[in-house]
Amino acid sequence: MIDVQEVTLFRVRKALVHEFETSSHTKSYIEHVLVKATTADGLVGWGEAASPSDPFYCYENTDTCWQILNHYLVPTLLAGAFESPEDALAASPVNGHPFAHAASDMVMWDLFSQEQGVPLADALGGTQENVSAGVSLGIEKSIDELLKVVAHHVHDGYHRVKLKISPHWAYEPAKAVCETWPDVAVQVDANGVFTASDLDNQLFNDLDRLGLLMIEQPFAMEDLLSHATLQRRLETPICLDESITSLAALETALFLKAAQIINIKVSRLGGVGPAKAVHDRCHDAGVPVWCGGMHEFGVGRAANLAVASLPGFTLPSDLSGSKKYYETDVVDPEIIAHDGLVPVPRGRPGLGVRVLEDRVRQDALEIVTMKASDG
Ligand code: OSB
Ligand code: MG
Repeated sequence: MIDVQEVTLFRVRKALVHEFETSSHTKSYIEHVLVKATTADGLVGWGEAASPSDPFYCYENTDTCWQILNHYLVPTLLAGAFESPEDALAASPVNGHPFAHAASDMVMWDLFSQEQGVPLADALGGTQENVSAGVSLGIEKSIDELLKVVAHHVHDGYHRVKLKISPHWAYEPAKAVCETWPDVAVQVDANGVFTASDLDNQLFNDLDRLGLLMIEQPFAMEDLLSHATLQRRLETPICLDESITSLAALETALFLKAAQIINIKVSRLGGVGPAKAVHDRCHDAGVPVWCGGMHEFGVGRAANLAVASLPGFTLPSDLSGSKKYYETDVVDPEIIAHDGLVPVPRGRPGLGVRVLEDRVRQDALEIVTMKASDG
């Protein structure tokens, strides 16, 4: 039984070591909500709501995550005791808001696996010791700048790079990276910037000739038909990120053959359990998956690594080492990539890493504590 007695929410801001621009926004810092829960047995679990601060990737933002956790999800956790994380998730009265749910679900999975005395990766049935990882790179000021950034990460041992693209930054940068590093796997991510009227755009044929690992989310999240139409024309696999919000959305995408690859994000799917369910379905269907990221701090990245240790994660994930993102991280040991591989944290039960609460408090803009006895 997981009997949560006290929960603290931390609104934490950390500067990115390198500014990040996508087709929809530019960020120089990340603001996530960290959740700490203490049980009647004295176990301490952590979770992270990795929502961007603005509602551009999806409708949630840091404020909505804070509100939904504060007013609904934390009171639900404090209201009773739960056998399993699935039971706790089923008790949530909130419709939607997957990034907020991901934080409370992660806390429950951390506590549940600690109760079982095993690392989260093992509680989930993870089989891999290391996760193959790449870097996700934003839109840069020039191709020269981009090549410098890629050179830095290739020097650090990464063998796969993902480039954010937009209508003004797509073929030329991708071609430059492919030509400069023929042995590096290159994929692109449009974050849904194109529309059905772009279907006949020469750009897609040009990209198709580059031998990319995949083209991620060219069209809007709802536009599965345009993805299916484009996939029929291209050799390059299409990967869906934003569109895959649930198992039901996945079924529709598979039925339409709208993608050959699925990006699994714990945040976008609303938790560790839902992410595992999408993995399991893709594994059965023979669809390769990889783990997407939202610039998580060490808490969320540890959970992502545990999920990515499942056997169907056969493509490199957006799970880089801490230093790709932040000067210092909030967990010990720090997450480190060697030669494009990141070890799955299994150093202790639960998330597998120790959360450094002092560091969390140092960077916290707002802290709130709620107790079961207050309810
Ligand atoms: O589409 O995968 C995306 C970051 C913010 C919003 C959307 C996305 C991303 C990333 C970051 O690509 C991946 C990472 O955490 O390294
Ligand atoms: Mg994406």
